[in-house]
Amino acid sequence: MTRQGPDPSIRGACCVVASGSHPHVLRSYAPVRSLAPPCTRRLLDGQGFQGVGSLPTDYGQGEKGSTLSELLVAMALGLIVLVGIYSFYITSMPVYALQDQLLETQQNLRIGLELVVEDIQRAGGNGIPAATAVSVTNSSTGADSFRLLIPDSTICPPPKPQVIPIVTYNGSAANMFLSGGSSCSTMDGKVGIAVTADGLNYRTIQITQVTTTNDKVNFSPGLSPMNSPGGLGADYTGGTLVLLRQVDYTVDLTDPTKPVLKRDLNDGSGAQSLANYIEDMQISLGYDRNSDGILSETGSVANDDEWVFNISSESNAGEAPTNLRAIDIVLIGRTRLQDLRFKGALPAVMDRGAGGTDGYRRKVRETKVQIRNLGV
Ligand SMILES: [Ca+2]
Ligand SMILES: [Ca+2]
Ligand SMILES: [Ca+2]
Repeated sequence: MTRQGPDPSIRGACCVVASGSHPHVLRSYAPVRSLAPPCTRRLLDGQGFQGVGSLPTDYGQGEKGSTLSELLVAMALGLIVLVGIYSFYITSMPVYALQDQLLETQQNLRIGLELVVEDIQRAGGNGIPAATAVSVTNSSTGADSFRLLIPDSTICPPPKPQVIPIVTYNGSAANMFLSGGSSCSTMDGKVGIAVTADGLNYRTIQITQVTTTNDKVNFSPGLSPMNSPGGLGADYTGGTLVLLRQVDYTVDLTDPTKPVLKRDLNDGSGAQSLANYIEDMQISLGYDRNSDGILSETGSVANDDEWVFNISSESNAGEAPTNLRAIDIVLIGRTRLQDLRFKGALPAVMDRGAGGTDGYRRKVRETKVQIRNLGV
């Protein structure tokens, strides 16, 4: 009598076997012992149910051989799956690492631009001369930098006047008297800009001593003086003093492996890192020369539009500061690490040419910001 192979359709069913005296009855068995209900033997003689006995022990021995084979097959399959997962992990690692770095680059650009835009929008106003509100140091070979003068109402908060009348200051003295009750002790050490009554002359100062009883302030020249075009002897009596923050933005390339966009508030704490892996900042200035409310933009040859520094060989020396309306700013961020399988380069932007080939991937973000406090 031959044993029939496992039939999945009866897995778990009770065993049915033939007795020795009834060879015409087929015998089958549960292929997996652990999944079958307790097996018994039904003895059939072709006429019906005769009795119930125990399963022969040789079925158990057969199942043991089958289980070992299945185990080996399962182990082999498991190994294949593990090798597959490992291979996928190994090949995916660089992709995920690159995506992380690109995401980091995007975030650095966003963080950098947000604060830059916020500061630019607050520059000027309160009688601060347009020529001093935004000062750009342009480069055609590296990163540009710029300085903003932002009125700071936190130094002597209202109801103290934010545009402080100057009672006496002859322009060459090292002290001035302000209008009664306008000074405050927290002015000490801060920066301000004094402007003549006609608005044509100005100078930055850094306050070194305040006497609030008679509103007298002593000072030294500002941290980077922007002084009177008419000379320091101009008469500032009847002019104004505005307390401000003098904010500098630069790209620090001191560590070539980690270029950083920095912001210096000139408060003695030094330049602070604002966004990492920003390797370039390019700026152009929009002057509405014809006062039509539009900043024309062509950028094919030098001086063919109302943007300065957007292409090479341009200067803003002849521009009227009062025409300045907007700043176009481009930041370029790069990945933290080089990808040796990748060939890239710092792209040409505005008046700066492209850089050499390297393995960094880069992101470029540009925005045009209107200077709210100028031209209004
Ligand atoms: Ca430039
Ligand atoms: Ca125009
Ligand atoms: Ca131009």
